[in-house]
Amino acid sequence: SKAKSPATKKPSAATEVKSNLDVTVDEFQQSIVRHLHVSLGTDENKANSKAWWTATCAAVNELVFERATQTQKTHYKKDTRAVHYLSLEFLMGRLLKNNLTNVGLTEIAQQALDKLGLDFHKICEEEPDLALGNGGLGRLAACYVDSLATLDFPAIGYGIHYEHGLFTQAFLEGRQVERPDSWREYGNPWEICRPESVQEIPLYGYVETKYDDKGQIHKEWHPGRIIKGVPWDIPVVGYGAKTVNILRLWESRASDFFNWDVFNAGGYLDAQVENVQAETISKVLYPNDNTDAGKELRLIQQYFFCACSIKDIVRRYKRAHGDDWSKFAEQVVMQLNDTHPAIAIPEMMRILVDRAELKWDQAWTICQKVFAYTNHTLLPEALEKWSVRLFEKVLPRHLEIIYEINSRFLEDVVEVAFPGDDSVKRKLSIIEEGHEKMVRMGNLSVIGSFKVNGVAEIHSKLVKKDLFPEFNSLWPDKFTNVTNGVTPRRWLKSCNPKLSNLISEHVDADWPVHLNKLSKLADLATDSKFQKAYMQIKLENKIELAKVIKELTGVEVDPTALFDIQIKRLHEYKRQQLNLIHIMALYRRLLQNPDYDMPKRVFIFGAKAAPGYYMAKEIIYAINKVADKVNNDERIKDKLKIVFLPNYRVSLAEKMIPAADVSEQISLAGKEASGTGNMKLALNGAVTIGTLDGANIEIAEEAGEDNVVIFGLTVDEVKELKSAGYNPWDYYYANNEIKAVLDWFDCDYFTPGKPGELAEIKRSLLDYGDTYLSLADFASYSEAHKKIDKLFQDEKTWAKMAIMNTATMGKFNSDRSILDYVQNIWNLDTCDIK
Ligand code: F58
Repeated sequence: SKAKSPATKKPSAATEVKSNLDVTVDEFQQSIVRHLHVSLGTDENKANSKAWWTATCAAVNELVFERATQTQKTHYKKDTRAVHYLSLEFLMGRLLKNNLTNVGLTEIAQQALDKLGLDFHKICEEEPDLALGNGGLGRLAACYVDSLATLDFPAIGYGIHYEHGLFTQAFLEGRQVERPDSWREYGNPWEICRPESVQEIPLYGYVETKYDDKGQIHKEWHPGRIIKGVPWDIPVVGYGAKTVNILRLWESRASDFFNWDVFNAGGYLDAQVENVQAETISKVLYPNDNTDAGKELRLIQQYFFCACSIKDIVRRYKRAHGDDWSKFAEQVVMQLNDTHPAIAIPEMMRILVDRAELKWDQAWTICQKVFAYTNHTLLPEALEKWSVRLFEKVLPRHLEIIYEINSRFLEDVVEVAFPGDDSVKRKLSIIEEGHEKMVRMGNLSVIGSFKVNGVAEIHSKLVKKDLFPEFNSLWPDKFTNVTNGVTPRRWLKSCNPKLSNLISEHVDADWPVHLNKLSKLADLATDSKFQKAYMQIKLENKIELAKVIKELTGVEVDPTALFDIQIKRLHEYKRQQLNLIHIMALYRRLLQNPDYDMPKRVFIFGAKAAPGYYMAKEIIYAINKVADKVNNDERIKDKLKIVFLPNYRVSLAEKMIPAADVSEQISLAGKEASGTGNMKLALNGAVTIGTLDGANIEIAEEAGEDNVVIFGLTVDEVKELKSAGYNPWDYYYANNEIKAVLDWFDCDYFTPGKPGELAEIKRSLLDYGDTYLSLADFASYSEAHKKIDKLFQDEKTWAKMAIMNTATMGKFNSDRSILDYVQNIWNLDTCDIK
């Protein structure tokens, strides 16, 4: 085992949460060994690390599942109102360390494994990430279910049990290549199948119109296919382990019922083909980030998991209330995580009108009390639309229902508020007219929900002002803000144990739930002893990350250098290209003047590009090529290093974030709805260099302007510049450094023998119009970095800034976000679990 540096003390049991799960080291050790024998059918001599990991998870599960059952029983007995969080993505990451943190048994597990001659951290590394999400939106869902359980709220997360999560990323000569992710190839210990709750879901087919004796119309959908939804439950352990809620993920299978016909007709092979089609639905997560895939399979995924979830919710409700629908909206609230689950709205109407035979108005009243919608983006290319043609084919009855919702809305609401105004009607209609008619999922979500929220103050303002202004004037009370948050259990306590222990020496031990208590650290921000301890831990975290960097890229970096980190999906609006051209400018300054005054710097990237996003992949390639050249250029004497860590994911973020000095949050103002990496990095003491975008604004407010470095155009300035006619060439000709750096892309300086291989970057910044105004913000960004350099070289000032960031991030606890949702939207009561 590796030598331990001085501050590497084991976390003391005193810093762990007290749960009433009483287990001794010996008992836990016995449990692991028992599972090795009984659950895995192996023994201590044969077991490899993976087997030990599986056995350890099983030992945790034994404690946790009992709590899950207890929690569900209590919720049922007390007939509690619950939130149902509908999300196409849950980016859970690894669960072993997290669950141990939350049940307060990290120390016990560590010692138990120690006694078995095993290294706890090595065992934890065996765990594949549960990467059932793309980025911020999926990770937010994961933080929210953590907080809901921690705060003892009745809640259930509903999503898809993808066989393959987000692809694994590798670099082949600097280019991204994608490989399938298989998180459950040989089974995953955290999930448990619930065959007793299987659902059957209709698709395709046609709608028959029938008239009863009284001349009333009834619609009957004759589906062309039935798909089976098999639920898999993953326990969500609250901190302190009182409440263990459930994340229920649906897997698609061919329905036995449906296949009998085919079998009987002698079509064994045809039936197998149908199986494959049915199983395709939950096969793979769409890897797009902030773009609309627009594919039939994606629509089916959306409907499949919403329909399964609603059936599940209705089944549970009926168990308590029978056919009395009058209490449904008191018991059930469904949160739509973006528009992806918006099809739940017409599905709920279908259940109420076609199945339960409620009157339309009565059904609509219920619906409008049940749904709430969170918007996560303003980017036009991400706003979901489905062609009416596709809808008609896949969900014919839902299309009818949507038309009905729409015509009633246009007549009863829009015509009343804006009489005779066809242009408003055109804008607010769920159906977009044009050469191809489209269903606008955003409009459907707003019309069908009682609350609509954005995810940071500025974003929520723009949702009202720019995205849905007419809806806002119709229903001003519908629109609200809930600023995002992150769980401090995973994003500080568990990923940064050394800093957590230091904090616990100075702040009440319950800071992981009352994160505002970190504000006490502000008193210590200029205390030199505390500064030393704090910065020593930062250094040790950087030493650890340097090892990871060496392992993953072969590049050696100096842990005393400034670690500047940009980690997030690769997207032009997030402006990794701005970071790159600035790094190239630094490189050029160093070449021109070897004494150029700057601290040693390491620029660290982590980012996946959507496989079909050409320019994003070009940017990754360019960063890797520039890195190759710079890292091996002896002339600059290691003053500059660039590393792009492959396969950025939750578990890698947990290693990078504690080691960051500087956090890059440089999206064009108005484009990043909130950001959540910004919160995690600041919480761990990184100083933000950022634009006034998303939650950066609130982070700056909390931390104070001395403790962040803000640059760039504001939202209003962006609008002004764009409407005045932005011309990137003006900046190219006016700024020698910009010109020189961009011209570098034309030659073969970074791609020996292949001149112009990086020229697409230059073109995108000039010929294609620099959509995200990188050149306009370059000068200000460069000045901001000079400021960072100065501050970093003043150790005391820097330590103070880092500490102040940790001390002031209390607001961004996801518990606070959840309490906002509870108060302003969900109206839930906590429920004690005995
Ligand atoms: C992100 N959206 C926002 N979408 O970009 C980010 O600012 C915000 O902090 C975060 O949500 C949480 O609110 C996002 O991650 C997606 O990944 C979608 C996945 C499915 C296709 C469309 C984009």
